[in-house]
Parts: sequence; structure tokens; C-alpha cells
Amino acid sequence: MIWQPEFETLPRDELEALQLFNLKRTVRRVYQNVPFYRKKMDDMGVKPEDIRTLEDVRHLPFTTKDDLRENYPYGLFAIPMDEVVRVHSSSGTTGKPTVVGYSKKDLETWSNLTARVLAAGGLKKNDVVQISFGYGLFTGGFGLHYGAERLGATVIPVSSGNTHRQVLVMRDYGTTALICTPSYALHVAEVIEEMGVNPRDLKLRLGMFGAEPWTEAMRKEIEDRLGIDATDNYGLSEIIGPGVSGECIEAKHGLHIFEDHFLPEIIDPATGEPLPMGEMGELVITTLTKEALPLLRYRTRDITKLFLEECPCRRTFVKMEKPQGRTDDMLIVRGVNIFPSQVEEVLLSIKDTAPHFQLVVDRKGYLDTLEVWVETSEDFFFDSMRKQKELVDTITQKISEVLGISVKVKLVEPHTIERTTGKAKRVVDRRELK
Ligand code: DLL
Repeated sequence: MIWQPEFETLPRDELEALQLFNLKRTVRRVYQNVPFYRKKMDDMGVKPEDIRTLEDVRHLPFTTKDDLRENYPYGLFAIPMDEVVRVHSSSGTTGKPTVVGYSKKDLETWSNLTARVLAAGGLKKNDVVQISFGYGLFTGGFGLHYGAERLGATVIPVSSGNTHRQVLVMRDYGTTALICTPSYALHVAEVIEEMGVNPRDLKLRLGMFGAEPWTEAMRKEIEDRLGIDATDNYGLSEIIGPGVSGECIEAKHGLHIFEDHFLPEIIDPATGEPLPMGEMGELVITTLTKEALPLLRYRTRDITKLFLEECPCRRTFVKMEKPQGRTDDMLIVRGVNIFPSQVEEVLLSIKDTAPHFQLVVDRKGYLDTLEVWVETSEDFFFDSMRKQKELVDTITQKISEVLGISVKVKLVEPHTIERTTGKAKRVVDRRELK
């Protein structure tokens, strides 16, 4: 099903005319209302009137996560706070996450966009949807919740965690569609087997997964073990949350970007130069309709490519390949974004540790684990076991608090963490995306 066929199947020329109209409007709006953008554009000598074609987007300034942090919390908002009806936030470095805002109309748009994702993944009005993304500041839970409701499905807002209960809910409430991260879906499959629940007692038929990278092999495994059709969807808080792009169940090949709301570009991450269609590079997005937090050329740091192909689903939107990597050191562990610099800041605040550490990410079964290996200072290492345990406890508590997920801390002897001549190797990622 296509949720908004009047937009999703627009002929390309009409779509581009709509994009240009909204691009001009967005540029005018940020120039007038957001001092940050006015200054950036003035410095570059660009005026809103200079935007005459879609290609002119390349004359506009980029926006980065750091820009959002520097203007924390509300500095880039383009409407007065009394028109902001919701905020969400994404993890960032210590103390300064990225805060994003929505107007009433933005929430309306967002519900339609996540309804599009779900409809593209095969969801129908008579489905029972179990939303196992976290509800709260993270955009996953609420974002997809409103889309599922908008579509008219029955929503179970179970949120994340307690897998045993998730399985019971799934069986007893007759869940037909599961919404979470792909790694969690595999974990759910595992727990279903452990609990001895007969898959035939479940009504599950669909899964819409996102918020982290996954592969075709993982899709196949999820589909086989849960007996469902699984589709991928992508988004990021800064742009809106989930609802930026989604796969259609007909092709399961590339994620249609909702181009009537987002103008995508692919750039060379090193030079910032735009790359032609089909080349791999960093995805950059300009929002076309956002009111509270419109962003010009937001650098997602996600690596992908764009391609246009006639799709059996009839959508005319450009597709992006499943994103597989990032240009920065951000890690996604159990769906939570983590920067090594967050750990560094914590360690720097604790006595007796050396500023040498490594994050070791692995996968036990289907769940990500995060170990933090920390070197102690020379004089500390030979101290008592009791003192070592105290130190481990302090570090564990502080890091878990800052990252928002549980970690295991291991103390290692001074000078055991590999030193490199260039960039420190802060991350050892042993997860194999099969
Ligand atoms: O993860 C929004 C979301 C929620 C998307 C639920 C889909 C479903 P953030 O926490 O801001 O927002 O993280 C955004 O996660 O820049 C990518 O690196 C990564 N990411 C999101 N979806 C995918 C995906 C949400 N389908 C960051 N494949 C993005 C690969 C993804 N990576």
C-alpha cells in the first residue's frame, strides 16, 4: 500500500518543481529567523534569491552535529518556543546532546512519514503492531507509534527491554508486525526459541527494522527464524527521526527517500564536493518542510549511494542503498549512538586511570556487548583488589550513566593498550554483520 500516493508517485518533473518551491521557502525562512544561518550565508556571500534551481543547493552552507551542539539547546530553532510542541534528543558528547524540536505541523508531517515507512513495509489497518523501540527522548518509539496509529493499525506501545515479556505480549495479543532494531529482532527470535514458544502460535508476519546498519544475510536470517517479511528504514533525529527513507516490501532493494520533504545529496566527505548519482559518499540532507528545526545541507556522516530505478511499488522517489558505515567514529551499540570521546571525558574525570582505553564491541548471541578496557596509572595497578574493585565500580557507573547503556569495565596493566603513531585505535569492533 502507498500511504500518500499523491506525493509518493509524483512524476519527477512535478516532484522537482515542488522541491524547488519548498527549498526557496526554507532558505528564506532560515535566513530571516536563524541568526546562525544568516551569518553563515552572509559570510559566503549567498542570498536567498540566489537559489534559483535545485542544483543551487550546493551554494548553501553545510550544517554539522557540532553546529547543533554549539547552539545547544534551542539556538537553531526557526520558530518561537511557544509554537514548539515537542522536543526529542539524541545522544552526543557529555552534557551536550543534540536537541531537536517539532511544531504541530512537523508532528503531523512526521506521522505521515512514518506511516509511509510502515505502509511501504506492508503494514495494513488490520495489523497489530508491537513497538519495541524505546519511548522517550529517542525518536524511535514515539516516531513510529504515531505513524502506526495514523495508518489505523492497532498499536502496542511496549517499548524496549524485557524480552521475555515481549514474547508473551507477542503471543497473547496477536502481534502481526514487530518494530525495533534488526539486532533486537534476532534476539527476540532467540528468546522465542528458548522459551519453547511454537512459532505457529504467533501471528507475526512483518518486521520494520532500522536505527542501525544490517546486511542482506541478517535480513534472511530474521525472515527465516521469525517467518516474516523484513524491511529496512532509516532516519536520524536531527532531520526528523525515523521516516526519512524506507524500503518497500515489493522490491526490498534500496530505501526510498521521501524527497518531497528531504532533498538528498551525496558528497565527497573529504572535500565536501557533490558527487554524481550512483557514487558512494556521505549523505547530506536539506529539509524542505520542517518548521521548528529546518536544516540546510545536514551532514549525516552516513555512507551510501543514491540511485533511481523504476520500482515495482510505483514510488518515484530516489533510493539510497542500505547505509553501511559512517565517516566519523560514532558507534551504534544496541541502537544507542556512542562516541569514544564520551568515554574519554569520563575517564579524564577519574583519578587513577590513564587516558588510554579501548571500547571492545562484540555480539553475544544477537545482542551487542560493550566492554571498556581501561589502563590504570602505574602506581595504582599494584594496589589492593578491593581498591581495584572500587575503581571498576566507579568507572562502570559513570560510563553507563553517560552513555545510557550498560557496560562492562576491565582494568588492564599500564602500557598494554596498543599505541599507534597516528589516530588512537579507540574501538575494536568484533561484531560481524553476517
Ligand atoms: O536512529 C532514528 C531511527 C529510529 C531510525 C528508528 C529508524 C528507526 P538517531 O538516534 O539520531 O536516530 O541515529 C541516527 O543511526 O545517522 C545512522 O548512522 C544510524 N541509522 C539509522 N537508521 C539506520 C539504518 C535514529 N536503517 C543514526 N541503517 C544515523 C543503518 C541507520 N544505519
